[in-house]
This record gives sequence, C-alpha cells and structure tokens, in this order.
Amino acid sequence: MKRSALGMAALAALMVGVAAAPVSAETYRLSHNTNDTTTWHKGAEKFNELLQQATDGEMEIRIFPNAQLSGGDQMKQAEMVGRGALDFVETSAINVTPLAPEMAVFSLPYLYSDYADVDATTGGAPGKEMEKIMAEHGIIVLAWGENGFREVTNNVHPIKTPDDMKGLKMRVAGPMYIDVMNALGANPQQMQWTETFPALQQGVVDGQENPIGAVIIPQRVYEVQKYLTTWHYSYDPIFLGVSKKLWDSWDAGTQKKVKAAAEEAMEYQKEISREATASGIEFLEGKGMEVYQPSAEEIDAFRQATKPAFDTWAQKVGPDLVENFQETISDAKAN
Ligand code: X2X
Repeated sequence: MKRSALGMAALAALMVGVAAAPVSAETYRLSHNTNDTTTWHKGAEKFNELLQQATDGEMEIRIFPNAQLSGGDQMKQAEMVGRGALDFVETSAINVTPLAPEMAVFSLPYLYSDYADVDATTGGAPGKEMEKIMAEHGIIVLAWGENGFREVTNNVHPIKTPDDMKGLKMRVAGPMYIDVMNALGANPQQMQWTETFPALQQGVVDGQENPIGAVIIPQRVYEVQKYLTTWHYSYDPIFLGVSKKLWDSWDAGTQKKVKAAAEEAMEYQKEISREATASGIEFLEGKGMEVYQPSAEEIDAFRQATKPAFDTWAQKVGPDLVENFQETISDAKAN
C-alpha cells in the first residue's frame, strides 16, 4: 500500500476513533467531612448521578470524603471553595462559622423545636438571607440538606438533667458549642470529626453530640458510646455549595441543570436522614445503647441552662437575623 494511502487510512482510523470517543467529561471536585457511609455521602453520590444524567455525562463530580482535600480540616473546606481552590462543598453550617459567623444562627440552642420550624426557615426568607451572605464569601448555596437535631452521647452515665453534664469531657465541632458546653459545666474540646471516633475509643473525650440518622448510625458511634439522650438541643443543616467563580463561568442553561440536580439530591439526602432518625432509637437500642428521651419539662431545663450561650451567640450572629428566623418560625407555628 503506498505511504500516502497508508497515511490516509491511519488518519481515517484515528478520526473514527476520536469521533466515537465521548466528549471528555468535565470533572469537578466535591469535598465533605464525614466518611463514605453517611447520608452526606449518599447525597453527594445522588448529585453526581443526577448531574451526569442532566448533562449526558459532560459534567461529573468526584467526591472526596473526610475533608481529605483540606487536610482533614472541616472548617477549611468552605474557605477553599470561596477562593476558587475547590469546586463544590457539602458541609454543615457549623463548619462555615469561622468564615461567616452568621451561619451559627441555625444551631443556636433550642432555636428550633421540630422539622416544620427548620423547613420554614431554610425554605423561606431566612434561607435566602443566608444564601446572600454566603455569596458575599464566594460560595453559591445551591440547596439545603440536613445534618439534623444533634443528640448527646457519652460513656460515663445517663444524661437526664443539666447537672449530669458537669465535668464530662465533651468533643465539640465548632466554637459556639464550646460556650454551650461551658454553660452546662462540661469540659469542651473542639476536634475534627475525623479524629473523634478514636478519641472516644481511647477515652480522650467522654462524649460527643451529632444527629442520629445522618451521622451517629452510619459512622457506628454506638460502637464506642454507651448512653444517648435525645435532648434535641441544636439543629444544623448541611448545604451543597459551589464556588462563585465557577458558577459565574457557566451559562444559564448549565446553571439551571446544576441547581436542579443539587436541589433534588439534597431533598433525597434530607429524606433518608429523617427516615434513619425516625427508626434510629430502636436501631441504637438494638446495638446496646441506653437511650434516654427527656420529657418536655426536662428539655426546658436544658433550654434554660444553655440560654447564656444562646444570648452570647445571638449577638455574634446579629439580633436582626435571629429575629428574622424567630418570626418565620412563629409564623409557621401559627399557620
Ligand atoms: O463535626 C461534626 O460533628 C459534624 C460531622 O456534625 C459536622 O461536620 C458539624
């Protein structure tokens, strides 16, 4: 075969090969700070699945659990997204408070009493207000998910009254909880979530607090904790956020697909978290945990005991913002 014909044949084969190969997908990195068993991770996987479907495989998400892209530092993820060093983050509002102190509003002790309160705020004007604040820090909040109502566990004794918290070495996730635990007479220690399981195992700390369905069950906290009290003392949402730099680089059609996939993924994540929480007490008792469910009066005693921390952080968050949340909650209760 003449060289030119051979060359043409090779070129043709190459062209066919190239034409048949799918358009190379844009791969984006998403960080979250639990391990790959939680509803957080399931929500991120759902986001990837939906986004690939919506873009015929042209956009895909690579998920990095355990805050591994920020050296295990759960508080650093959002800051990296804000400056465009990371594409997406799925994390708790608590983890963003060093960047945006206002985000602590969601977790003020006893701000919320039930899911209806929560949904009225994240789905209403308060949620929009928080999205505006986050955009000022370079993060577009695409959708709100759920970590949930945070319940306390420990290895020392059942917790039934505020006095039972006195002297307990408690791992906490963020700065506000240091003030909450101090108000209860406990000894708080802020620690990365990725360090908490071994710290509980080795007795470095006596206890921790986290939601049942999203974290305590999937991360098998019951293997290293004996007692759980459903004191519902603090709620925290998670959110799926994207770097504003990346968001602004997309056309309206792409933005619409990304937002729709995120909203559906976080609705799914919230649903499975609530389902796991609803059946969680029975599951945990089956795993040998002793669960105490305080009465309304006993919950009120915890509310009173944590009020000093509420008042301190309401000032830090901003009284107007707190009022915005409280008004939305009371309107929701009235309807
Ligand atoms: O660190 C925690 O406790 C966790 C996993 O709930 C958060 O990221 C706030």
